[in-house]
Amino acid sequence: MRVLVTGAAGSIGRVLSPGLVDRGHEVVGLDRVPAPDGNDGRWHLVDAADPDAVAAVFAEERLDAVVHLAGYPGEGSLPDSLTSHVVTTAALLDAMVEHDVRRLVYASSNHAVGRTPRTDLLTTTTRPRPDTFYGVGKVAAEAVMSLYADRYGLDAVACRIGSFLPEPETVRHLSTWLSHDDCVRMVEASLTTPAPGFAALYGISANTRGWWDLEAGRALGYDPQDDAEEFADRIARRDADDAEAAHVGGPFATEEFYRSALDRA
Ligand code: 15L
Repeated sequence: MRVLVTGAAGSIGRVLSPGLVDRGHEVVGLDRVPAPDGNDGRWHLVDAADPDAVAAVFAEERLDAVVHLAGYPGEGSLPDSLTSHVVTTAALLDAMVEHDVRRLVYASSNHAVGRTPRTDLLTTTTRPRPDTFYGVGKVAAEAVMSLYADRYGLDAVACRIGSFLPEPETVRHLSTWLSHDDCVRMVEASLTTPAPGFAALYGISANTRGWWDLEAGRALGYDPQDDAEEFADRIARRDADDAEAAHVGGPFATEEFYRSALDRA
C-alpha cells in the first residue's frame, strides 16, 4: 500500500514508517518539521491543520491509505487540543473524500476514555470519558471519523494507544505498554483488515497485567506479541502508583492535570 503518515517525524512516526516499509508498504511522510536523517522517502513539510496544504498533498500523491499520527501528545488548552486533533483529522478526511482514499488509521488515545474508573475489563463499547482536553480532542476526532465512515463509507480505525515506549518505565506501564513492534503490527492490521467501517481498538501489548480488552483488536487482525511483564523486575514502585491505578488515564486523570479550558491574556 502507498500510505501517507502524518506526524512522521514524531516518536511513533519514526518507528512506524520504517516498520511499514519493512513490511512492503511505501510511506509518504508529512510533518511540520523536516524528515529525520536517514529517511529517503517522499516528504511533505506541511501542517496537518491547514486544509489547503493537506489538499495539495493529496493532489500530488497517489495514496491508498492515511495513518494519522500528527498531534501534540499532551495536555493543552481546549482550542489548541481541538486544532491539534480534530481539525487535522477533518482536513485529512475531507481530502480523502475528495481523492477517494478509503482508509484512515488514527492514533487515538486511552485518554479518550481516561476518566473511566478501573474495572475488571475495559471494553471499546464504554462511553467516551476523556480525562483532559487532550482526551476531549481524541473523542471528537473519533466522532468525526465515525461521521465520515457513515456518510461516505470510509474505513476508519481509531487505535486508542496506551503507553508507546521502548520499555515500560512505571507500574502503570506494566498494564498500558505498547511495544514498538506491536505498534507496527497494530497499524498494519488496521490498514489491511477487510472493511472495518468505523472501529476502535486498544493499542497495548499482550501485557500480563493488561485490563483493556484486546478482543476488538484481535477481530481486526491485531495479534500483539510482547508483554511488559518481562521488564517488571526493573520497575521501582512510586508513591504516585496508587493514584495512577485508579483510572484508565493514569496521571492524566489526577488533579495534577486540572487546568482551565481557555488561556486568557
Ligand atoms: C498518550 O496518549 C500520550 O500521548 C502520552 O503522553 C502518554 O500519556 C500515554 O498516552 C499514556 O497514557 O501513557
